[in-house]
Amino acid sequence: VSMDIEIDELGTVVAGHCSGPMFAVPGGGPSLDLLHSVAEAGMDVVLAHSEMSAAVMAATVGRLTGRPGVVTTIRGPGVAGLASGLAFASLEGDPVVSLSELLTDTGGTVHKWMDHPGLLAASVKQYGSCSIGRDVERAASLALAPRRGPVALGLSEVHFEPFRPSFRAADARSPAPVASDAVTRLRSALAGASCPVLVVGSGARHHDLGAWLAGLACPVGTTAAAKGIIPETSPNSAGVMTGAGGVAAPEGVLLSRADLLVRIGVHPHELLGPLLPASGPTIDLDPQALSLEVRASIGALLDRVDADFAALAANARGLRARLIEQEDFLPAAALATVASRVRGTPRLVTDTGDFCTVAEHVWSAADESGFLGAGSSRFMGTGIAMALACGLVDPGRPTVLAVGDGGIGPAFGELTLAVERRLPLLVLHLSDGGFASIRGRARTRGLSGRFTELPDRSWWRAAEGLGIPSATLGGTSTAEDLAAVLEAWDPARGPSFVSVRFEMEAYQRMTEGLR
Ligand SMILES: Cc1ncc(C[n+]2csc(CCOP(=O)(O)OP(=O)(O)O)c2C)c(N)n1
Ligand SMILES: [Mg+2]
Repeated sequence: VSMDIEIDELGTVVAGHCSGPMFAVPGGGPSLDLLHSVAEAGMDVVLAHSEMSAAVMAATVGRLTGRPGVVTTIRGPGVAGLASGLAFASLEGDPVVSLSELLTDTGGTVHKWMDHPGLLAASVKQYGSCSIGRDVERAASLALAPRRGPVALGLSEVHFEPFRPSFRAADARSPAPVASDAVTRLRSALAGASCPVLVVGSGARHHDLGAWLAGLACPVGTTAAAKGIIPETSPNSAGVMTGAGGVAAPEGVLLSRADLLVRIGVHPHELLGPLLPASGPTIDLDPQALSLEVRASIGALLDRVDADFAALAANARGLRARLIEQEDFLPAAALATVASRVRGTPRLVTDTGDFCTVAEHVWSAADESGFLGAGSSRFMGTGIAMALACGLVDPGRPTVLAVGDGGIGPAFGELTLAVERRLPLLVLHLSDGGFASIRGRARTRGLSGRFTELPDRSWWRAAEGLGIPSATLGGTSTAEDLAAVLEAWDPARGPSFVSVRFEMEAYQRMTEGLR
């Protein structure tokens, strides 16, 4: 079938340049040969139920390991499904290499033919042909080049000119804009500022900045996508800032008094709205520019920061405590129970919804491996695939997935992987009976709740059917019941599922002042 594709060589190079496992929904052509060859080269292979989940898992592996994740599919509909997962990778800035089949039969069939560049134009950095190992090497290094993202390959005997989609500056694939004299400007701005705030973005991942950031005198926040890059236990950790935070959110408290905002590795796609100081400049820095020398000089200049202002960073911990101690049992209290009752050091993964806004402020991430979400794309329905990938990369670390009524459905079938691989995954289904984040908008716009309420779907029964020990909780004894479920869960023995039903109106109010 694939006489002129150097399949053995491809397997070796994929194993050498990408992080496993390889995720696949294979066909009968070169994608199948590739799986065999990759496995032969020692890389694990995971079959997914959908190309989108396969790509989201590969993207998450790429984010966690710092090397591209990898996925293989058939042509046409395979690439169409892949495109949505690569859109996730593109919006999140996660490195991925995909290898898809093309027409292998020159005998005239156009069965399943689709225009792959047309399907992929909005998501990938490049689409090119792949027949030898060198093609994979090039794709892997392009995926890692700033801004990280997906590169797609077609398994082809015939070499063709790569398709490089043109994209505008605002595109998620473009690197974050940084002025060439940013460090010089920063030095002079710092000399005149007494209330500076640093905000770290996803571009700072894998730069090992945590200890330096924690040692600075000024408040340091992160975007949601960069949560944990500064240890959130550090006294100067100022919480998560999204550009859409309300008066009670860390940015509402700090930026309203700041006279300088320094952003490190913040990509415009990470922000839900403008993130600006009350006065003074905003200076964007490239994490690559932070040599040890530059870090030392910035650190020395920051020693002049106003002490009362610096102390405002503690508001992040005050907010966490207030959310957890609310009278009603809500996702904040559930997450605090997770943090205290799950054995080991769990990583929290969140899907998208109001529970996620709360989780970003409540969860304390000791480092960048402590929290993972769709912080840039806010792509509902990607949580299950992200959490599964965390379990595959770190089988010794418990992963807890917080997911709502919206995100639980799209990739539910992928949970079979957690069962079959005995992944240390707890699915915490946080339900208010509908789309709280959309309901809030509907109400402010005077619309009824008609398209934001969902009937009870008993997902826990479906989980039970997949072989996952499951529980459903609600009502007054929920807090203790949840603690009991969490304590009974032994991550080493495989997944567990718990649905928690909250009172809708209290749930609806929990993000007041935060968004
Ligand atoms: C792919 C995608 N489709 C739609 C949306 C819009 N959206 C954002 S949150 C949400 C509903 C979330 O509901 P749920 O998961 O129950 O969380 P809740 O807001 O109730 O906490 C939707 C539909 C999205 N973010 N992503
Ligand atoms: Mg909901």
